[in-house]
Amino acid sequence: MFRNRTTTWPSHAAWWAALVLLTLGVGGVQADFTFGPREKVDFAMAFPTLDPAYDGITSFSSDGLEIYVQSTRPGGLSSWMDLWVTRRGSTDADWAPLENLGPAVNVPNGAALSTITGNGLELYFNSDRPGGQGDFDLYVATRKTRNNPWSQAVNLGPKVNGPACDGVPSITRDGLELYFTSNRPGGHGNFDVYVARRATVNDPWGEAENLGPLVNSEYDDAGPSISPDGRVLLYQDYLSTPRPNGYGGGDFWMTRRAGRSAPWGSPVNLGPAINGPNFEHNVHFSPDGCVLHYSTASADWSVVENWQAPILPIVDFNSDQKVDLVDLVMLIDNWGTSNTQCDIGPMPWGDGKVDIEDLKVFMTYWEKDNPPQPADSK
Ligand SMILES: [Ca+2]
Ligand SMILES: [Ca+2]
Ligand SMILES: [Ca+2]
Ligand SMILES: [Ca+2]
Repeated sequence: MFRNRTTTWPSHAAWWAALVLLTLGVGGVQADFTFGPREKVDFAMAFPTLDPAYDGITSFSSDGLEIYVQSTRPGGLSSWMDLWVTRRGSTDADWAPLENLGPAVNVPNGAALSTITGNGLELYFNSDRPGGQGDFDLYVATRKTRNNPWSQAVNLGPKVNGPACDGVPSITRDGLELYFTSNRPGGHGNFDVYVARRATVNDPWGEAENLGPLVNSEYDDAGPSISPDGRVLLYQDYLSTPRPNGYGGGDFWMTRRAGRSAPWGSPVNLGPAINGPNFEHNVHFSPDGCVLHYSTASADWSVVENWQAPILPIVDFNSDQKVDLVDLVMLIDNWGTSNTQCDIGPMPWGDGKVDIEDLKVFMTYWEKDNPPQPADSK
C-alpha cells in the first residue's frame, strides 16, 4: 500500500546510519499522545442544523453519519429535554435537519445524554421517567437495522440502575462495557464512575461495579466518556468541589489501561491545553478518536461554549523536532512488540501493538515533514 511512496523512503546507507545512531543510544522520551490546543467550535459553521441556544451533542455514531443531540428546542415531547438526531449521507455531505427520536425514546419526563453502540443498533440514555428504580436511570432503545425505527425504550433493570441517580452512559464501540455515573451508596463519595459488562451483545448486562478508589475519589467522578476502543476513560469533577490540583472550576481527568482486561491507572488532569478556569463538561471522542469535543460553562452557567481539540500521537519518538529516518527506524525496530513509544495508531494512543497501523500513522507525518520532491523534468 505504500509502494507508490518509495521515493520518500531512505536509502540502504541511510538505514544503516540510522541503525548505528540507534545503537549509540539516540532515543527519547516515552512517546505517547498529547492534546493539541483547543479551539472554539463555531456551531453555525460546523453543525449548521444545530442551534447552540437549545442543542448539545451527546454522541456520534461510529461511522460519523449520525449525531445524537439533546435539546430543549420547541417541538419536543417533554418538558425537559428530548433526544434528536441529525444525519448525513457521507462524511463530506451536509447535515440534515434534526429529527425528533419520537415517543419510543422521548416521554414527558424527557431523555438526555445518549451513547450509541458501534453497530448503531442500541441507543442508551438517561431519564427519570416513572417506572424505573428511582431518580434517574439508564434506558436503552434498539432497532433492527440503521433504517428501522427505535423500539420502545426499556429500563436496564436493577443490576445496573438503583434508587439513586444513575446517568451519563458511555459505551465501548463493541457494546460490551457501559460506563456511567451514580451517587448510589457504597461508593467513594459524591458521584463515582461505574461500569456494567456483558459477554456478548446478546447477553444481559451484569451487576454494575464501582471502578474503585484509584479512579474514583471523595470528589465528584462524573460524566464518563470511554474511548471507542475502551482504553482511555475521561471524566469530570464539576458538580461540587473539584479535585485538588486542577485549573479552576471543574476539570476533565483521564485514566488509561494497557488493554481491555488490564486495570485502570492513576487519573491525571488533562492539563491546560484542555482545562481552564471554567467548568469543563460533556466530553466526547470523535469516531476516529482524533478529536476531543467538549463544552465549558461559566461559574453561573450563563455562558456555555463548545470546543474541540486534536488528539495527537507523538510521532517524533526521539523528540528532536523532526519526523525523520531515526524515528522510522525506531518504529521498525519495535515492529511486532507492544512498545508504547511506537504504538501511535490506529487511535492516537495506540492499540497495544506496533504494526502496519502505526506505520500508516507515521507515514502521514513523514509526508508532512518530508514532502515528495517534484520529479526531475530533464
Ligand atoms: Ca436510579
Ligand atoms: Ca466520587
Ligand atoms: Ca476547569
Ligand atoms: Ca498500534
